[in-house]
Amino acid sequence: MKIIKAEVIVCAPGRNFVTIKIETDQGIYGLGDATLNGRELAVATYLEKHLIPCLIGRDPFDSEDIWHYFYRGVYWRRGAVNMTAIGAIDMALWDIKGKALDVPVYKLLGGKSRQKLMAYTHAQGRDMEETIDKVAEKVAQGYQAVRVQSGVPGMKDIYGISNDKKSYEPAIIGQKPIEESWNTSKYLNYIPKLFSKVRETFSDDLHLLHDAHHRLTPIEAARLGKELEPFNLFWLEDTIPAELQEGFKLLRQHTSTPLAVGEIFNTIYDCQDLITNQLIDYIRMTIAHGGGITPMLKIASLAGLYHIKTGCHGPSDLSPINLAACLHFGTAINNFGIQEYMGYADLTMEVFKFSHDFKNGFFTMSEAPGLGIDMDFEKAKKHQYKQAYLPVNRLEDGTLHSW
Ligand code: KDG
Ligand code: MG
Repeated sequence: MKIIKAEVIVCAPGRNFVTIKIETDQGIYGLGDATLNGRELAVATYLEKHLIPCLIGRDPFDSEDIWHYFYRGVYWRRGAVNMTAIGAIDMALWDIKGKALDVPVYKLLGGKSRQKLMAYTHAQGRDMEETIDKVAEKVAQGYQAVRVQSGVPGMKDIYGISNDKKSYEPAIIGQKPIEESWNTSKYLNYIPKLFSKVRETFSDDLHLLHDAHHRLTPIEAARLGKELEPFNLFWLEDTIPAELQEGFKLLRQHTSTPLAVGEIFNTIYDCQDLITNQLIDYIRMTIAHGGGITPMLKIASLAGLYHIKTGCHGPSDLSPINLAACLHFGTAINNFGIQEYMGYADLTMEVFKFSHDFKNGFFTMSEAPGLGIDMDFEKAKKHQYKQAYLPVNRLEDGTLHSW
């Protein structure tokens, strides 16, 4: 089998997405998600100008060699743009292999390690009352795990909350990023009170998660982790900037709240020390940004040695193709932890045809060959890309801070 053509599809059904479609001489094509929120065209151009020409003529079954060709072979390594492009190609190759052999991808990765996959969703409100209502809505929908984010008294903007009643979408259409503002002490004073109320309102069995979005110093994160201990979180995510790996040593000594990190990592080298020193409990890398299924299997194996589980990033700013790839990966590995699932806009689901079933907070896999995902290419064309950026974040005195 040979790759004869590959194209990049940039479209915006509900929001911007980048997809690679790789075609073979046997009429089979594979799809891969190459979306990097706010930097979409960099990945699309890298794929079109530099990677696709080298793919033509290759056998899609040689996915391991193709992966190393694009990772080691180019000399320049790592980085979100590079790894997202490689990840999209790798996903599409596994999709082709599954379709060619007429099996779902998980069967090629080790088969079924579980019958269903637990997902967590997001509940967010502008204040405590609205947040509790939103958690109740998600519980009523059957979710057993909910990420809780809330507006903080005295703060205008906060990560994860939209100021109108619409669902949260951080990337704003425009020629440059909007600016948000942040006050760590107001946030730290409020979050334990919020979780006290949430735990008091809902059963002890409900899994609660929270994302600090890289905004704290290690000692601030230590305080938060410690104060949240009575409320028994499933995980506390991205407390300190993810690249500040030494900081996890300090944080870990102070709290038994489980820690999750990794949505902005893109290679095994980003999480190797955190895993081997047992400084985290969940690795949040996702298939698209982590360079594909091929390296993610290796990361899961390393994490498994230390009983660290996966919790793949699955925001609505990655396409359903990435979600499908995460589900195949999560089905096959032993140390699956949980899958993030925010849901998608209706328009997104009109373009991406998703075959896996979702009910009561759990995914079950379809037996469709490959990744079990397809696209309506004609509909996709109707929704044109619009430049959009993630916000930047400043402290109230104007200092640039992590968003
Ligand atoms: O594009 C950025 C989002 O994917 C990110 O803000 C979402 O932190 C996130 C999460 O945990 O889903
Ligand atoms: Mg996050």
